[in-house]
Amino acid sequence: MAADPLSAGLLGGLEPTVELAPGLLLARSFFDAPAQRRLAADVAQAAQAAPFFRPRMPCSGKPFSVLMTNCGELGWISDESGYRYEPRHPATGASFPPIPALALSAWRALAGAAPAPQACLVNYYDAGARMGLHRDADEGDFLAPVVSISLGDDALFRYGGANRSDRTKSVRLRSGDVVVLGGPSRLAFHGIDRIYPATSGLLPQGGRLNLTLRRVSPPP
Ligand code: MD6
Ligand code: FE
Repeated sequence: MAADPLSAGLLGGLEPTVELAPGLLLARSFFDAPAQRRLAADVAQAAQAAPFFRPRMPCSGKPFSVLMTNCGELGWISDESGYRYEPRHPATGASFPPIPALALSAWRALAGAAPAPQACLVNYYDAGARMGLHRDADEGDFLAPVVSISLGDDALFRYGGANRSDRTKSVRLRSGDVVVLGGPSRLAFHGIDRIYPATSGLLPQGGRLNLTLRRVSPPP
């Protein structure tokens, strides 16, 4: 059993975590450069078993601009039939690879007493990709937070309140940052307005990876 990455000193964590809104935390540079490289390599390995696919909007079937894959016991899927969690990859039919240990260490450090995450959605953004304002509301348990890891190019993250029409603010996320949506912000609207191309050398192909860890069902 490898040493816990937290105690092994792989994580940055030198900058204090800031609360952008009640329950919305930003842990700047949570992962230092070596940890980012290791996590990016873990994602590349996971994507060999569970290839990136292009999700589609419910009903309309309009393709997303991001590519997705998943790790963990459940994966988040979107297609004409709707948003849902499934235990198998939509193209290969295989179960998803395990959640990378470094991603789990961010959950342990930032998710408080929440039970273990069951899903790790991986989004890949190329230079033109974005993510519209949405809430993470397909889970059966909103007590646990959502923990979200940024790798690669910078991104403009927009966040608001519980209603789509609430006033929003924006913050630029960088590689190694971790965002937590919990407590009163667990169901806050949020999205990615744009990527800043070639702002990071982490990913050989450029672009940005986002890993969101979630508890899907209430603890037993
Ligand atoms: C992204 N993030 O950063 C998209 N969801 O690419 C999310 O959709 C997200 O950052 C829930 C909690 C935190 C997030
Ligand atoms: Fe989200």
